[in-house]
Amino acid sequence: CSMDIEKENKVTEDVGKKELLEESSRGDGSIHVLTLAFPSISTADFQFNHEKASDIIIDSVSDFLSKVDNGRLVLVDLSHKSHILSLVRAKAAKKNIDQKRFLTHVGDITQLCSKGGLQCDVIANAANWRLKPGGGGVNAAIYKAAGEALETATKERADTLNPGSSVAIPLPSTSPLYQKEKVTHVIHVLGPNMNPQRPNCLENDYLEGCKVLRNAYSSLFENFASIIQ
Ligand code: AR6
Repeated sequence: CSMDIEKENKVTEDVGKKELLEESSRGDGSIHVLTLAFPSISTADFQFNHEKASDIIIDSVSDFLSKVDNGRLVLVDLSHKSHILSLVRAKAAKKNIDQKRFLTHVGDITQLCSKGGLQCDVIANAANWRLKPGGGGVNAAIYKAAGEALETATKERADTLNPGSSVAIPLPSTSPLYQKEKVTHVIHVLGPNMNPQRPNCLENDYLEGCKVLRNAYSSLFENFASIIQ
């Protein structure tokens, strides 16, 4: 699926040696930066405030970029009208975040390579505490696209997840998500829940909620860093 975005990354004479070391070379001379695609955790079904969530995304991304010198992060949402994407874009521009290492992308996280031309090696899932398929949103989409292989591999690693934590699952090569989209790992993340209809609702306690969301992103990015290092 090496389409436009990958072409941007062609090796040229001006690419510094350091940069070359950070990226894996491809047979056709283009380079690929190991990439994590992630949805905005907790901001749809879990009803977390978008202003607060976008601040936390920006802080967490900046922190990752300053600590880890390889890898690329992509925040994904389904619609061009996404409120969270526009908030994050504006704040990233204001903070001069490196546009080569942090992008926003509109598309389905389960079809980034085949439909979006964007190869993402690792994708994050906004999971539920039981790590179960279904329930709507990005969780249902990822489990559906990955097939039973993801359910089995998840069960081998963990039974449940605490809010603010994540677990990385190597995706078996039999999974359609591996074969069609070149996804090698799914990282399940559990964010804070502000929806009274869902388990462990924080009842508008944003002091706790923000702490949990920060922990969720740092756990996610630490897991991604361990995969690529
Ligand atoms: N591709 C990209 N982004 C998506 C997709 C997709 N296929 N589907 C949704 N989004 P949500 P939460 C965006 O509700 O708020 C589940 O039932 C969506 O627009 O999936 O953390 C779980 O089982 C939003 O920006 O996650 C949990 O119980 C973001 O993904 C609960 O929902 C997160 O929306 C988790 O709720």
